[in-house]
Amino acid sequence: MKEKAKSDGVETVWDRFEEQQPQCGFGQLGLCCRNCNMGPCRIDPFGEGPSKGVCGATAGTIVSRNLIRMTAAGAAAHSDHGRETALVFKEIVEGEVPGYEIKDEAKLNSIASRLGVNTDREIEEVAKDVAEIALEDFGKQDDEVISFANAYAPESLQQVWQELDVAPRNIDREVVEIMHRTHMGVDADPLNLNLQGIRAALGDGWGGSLIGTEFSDVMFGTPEPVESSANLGVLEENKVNVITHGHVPILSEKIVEAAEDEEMIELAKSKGADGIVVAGMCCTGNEIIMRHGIPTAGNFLQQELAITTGAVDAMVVDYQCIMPSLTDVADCYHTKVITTSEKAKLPGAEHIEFDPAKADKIAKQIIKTAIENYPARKEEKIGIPEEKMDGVVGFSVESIVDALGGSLDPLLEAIKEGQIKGIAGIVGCNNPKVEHDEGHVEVAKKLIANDILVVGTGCWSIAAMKDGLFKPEAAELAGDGLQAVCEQLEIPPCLHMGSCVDNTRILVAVSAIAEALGVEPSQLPVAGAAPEWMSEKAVSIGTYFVASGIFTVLGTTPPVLGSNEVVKLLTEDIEEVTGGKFAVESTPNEIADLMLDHIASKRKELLGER
Ligand code: XCC
Ligand code: SF4
Repeated sequence: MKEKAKSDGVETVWDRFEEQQPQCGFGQLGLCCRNCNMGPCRIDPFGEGPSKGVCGATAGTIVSRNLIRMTAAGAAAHSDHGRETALVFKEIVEGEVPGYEIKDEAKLNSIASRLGVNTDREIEEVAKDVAEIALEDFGKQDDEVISFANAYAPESLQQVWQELDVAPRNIDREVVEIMHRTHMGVDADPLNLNLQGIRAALGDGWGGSLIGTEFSDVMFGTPEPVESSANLGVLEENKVNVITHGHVPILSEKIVEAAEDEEMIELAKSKGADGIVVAGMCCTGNEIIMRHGIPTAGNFLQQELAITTGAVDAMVVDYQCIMPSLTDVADCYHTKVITTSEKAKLPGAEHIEFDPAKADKIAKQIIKTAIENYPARKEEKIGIPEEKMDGVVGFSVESIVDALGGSLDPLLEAIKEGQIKGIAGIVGCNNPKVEHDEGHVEVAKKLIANDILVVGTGCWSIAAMKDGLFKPEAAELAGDGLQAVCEQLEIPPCLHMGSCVDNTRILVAVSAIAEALGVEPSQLPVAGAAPEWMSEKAVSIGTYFVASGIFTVLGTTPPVLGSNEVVKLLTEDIEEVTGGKFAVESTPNEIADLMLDHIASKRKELLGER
């Protein structure tokens, strides 16, 4: 597809990445500060030029401020998505959004019980209280930990957070406080700054993102194993192709429904098409593949290439990870790029603003726009690659427990017996700094070969699926122990747990395992990796995992190397307090080795030599 892009005269992310070389060294090290207009200031990493900014800020201060501003943006993105979900949920109860319903009452009741809400009532009453508690977590002004973190995080973790004074008090407030502290002349202490970064990240993982996942399950159903397929080959030449790209299922769910509407299918046929294909992309794709088996066209680095097929009649986007270049690419073809959120508009795109109160009507309008664009295709530019891969997705914590026969015990047994040596979470983006998907796939393969059960989310899962790792037969690539477990349970060795907000499913799973064994999460033979991460959301995710006791390996270097103090804090010192820490390795082999070493040493401590 890169070749096709070139011959069609389309510029892609890889071309622009080349043009950016060499990238700014100060930026890479985190040593540039633009936080006030006495600057911009930069610190000389070689110790020959300035060692302080105009205000006197040191490398440690500047690197820390920059890093936690990334965390703030990431936590804000996830949590704003969580808020939108909670608001629509509240409107269901108030009868303002007829297109949505409480689909999974069992899930709602389980959330309610965790929160201490009385479930012995009409479901609407329960829902009302749960919605209120969630929204309060975004706005309460006391200093107590937010209710969701309190309800979901293991007691031992919460104690650590209390001792460090990093328990999140209010999802929004922690983000605002980062912006305050990093303003010129406020917090200059690297440790203190990073602690606030941790607090905001915890407010994301155990707050905003968690609310996003839980309420999406209630409204759209908790995922269960379902077969589907992924890669650009899911697009069909003779059908109207609609790609839904972005993150919030509130819209993509409705797009899926509208495309199944008889009236829409008839309209498509009247334009000469055989039907309508909806395919996902990035995390909103993960949401609909997990719940409905809607195929996924690709992950982050494939968004431009999808349009390059010449067969995408509309690319519908909500927010996050949408490249502004999409409209430029679309200009070379007939594709309509349709923005839907007031928060995310693109010059050159058509804007059809989504409103949950008129969800069905707007979703149909979007599908209709795609259908009407079908006859505008440029025949000579159509070229859909054949590649697509099948697999099984839909592994929520609930469905994993089901697959295990109703409790976690068989999994715990397999870990104790050594059939499964440990569990690894692989998450995150694509990044043109890494060969597309190579980090994701190679790390996963090496881990399963060593009897590590792999779970993951985000663009990792799309990479894994395209490579066949979600096929039950992929168990053949696993070590003997893991292979036997997979065959017995009829599951693949790599499990798709959802979108990026769904990393909270991994937090919940790890917590449940730790609690079942009576240990802290940091004592488990568990490790995480983000081999190709790029987004600020990934910084927040990595931080909340580390603050929850998980060893996390990054495959691209975050902009922190300008301060030894900050590097030491994140890769060494933090382990003494949270039990988790960061590491950075560039090759998949080394990433996997670090994870394997960590898991082996945790096994030894927890279970003795096995
Ligand atoms: Fe975006 Fe979630 Fe990253 Fe993929 S993995 S590039 S954030 S879509 Ni979250
Ligand atoms: Fe320079 Fe300090 Fe202003 Fe940053 S805050 S731009 S280091 S003077």
